[in-house]
Amino acid sequence: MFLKNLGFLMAALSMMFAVPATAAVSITKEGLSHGVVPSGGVMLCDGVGDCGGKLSGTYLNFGPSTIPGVAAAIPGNTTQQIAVLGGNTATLAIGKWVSWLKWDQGSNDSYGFASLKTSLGDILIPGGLFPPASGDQFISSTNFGLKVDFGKSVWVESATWGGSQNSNEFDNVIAGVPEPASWAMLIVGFGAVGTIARRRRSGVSVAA
Ligand SMILES: [Ca+2]
Ligand SMILES: [Ca+2]
Repeated sequence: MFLKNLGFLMAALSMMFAVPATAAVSITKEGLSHGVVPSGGVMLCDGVGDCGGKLSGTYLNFGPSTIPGVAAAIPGNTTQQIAVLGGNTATLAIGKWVSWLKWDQGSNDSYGFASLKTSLGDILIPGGLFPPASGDQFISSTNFGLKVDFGKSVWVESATWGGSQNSNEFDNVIAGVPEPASWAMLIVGFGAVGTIARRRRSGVSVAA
């Protein structure tokens, strides 16, 4: 009986969490945040050092000045930033349920990329997704806020930046974390599953 109910509970939970890989994830351009954290957001990496031990791989802390040919400062950014040089990658450990993730992207190139490890699977974001992807250091069409909106809470294990040539610059990685109301809904959901399981159980015993 216990195992039967457990199986039902697991099935119910998997229905709550299983989402097709094609679920609506929107990846859009917005303005640079310059580190201003919106309501419901938490700063994950402000470009300083190794972002509190979370950023691994091969990268360069630089800024606010541009290093010609190596690392282009994001326009208007007066702080330390990250540049990932050609052939290297930098990975930010996240390990959180998040509803959206965004960062300030500098000099976007067609040969640069970001990739996310999530409970929806790996999500690759090629620089070419956002034309002109020309690597221009100054214009807003290549220096922007890149937002990944999952449309729901998703487990994000890590984010990686890289590119085959110099350089992929980023700063101000911010995550939208589920608000207390969302957690309350989740708990209510668990409660409903428990109630259904109990009703099933009592129905079975009456029938027996
Ligand atoms: Ca910074
Ligand atoms: Ca670039």
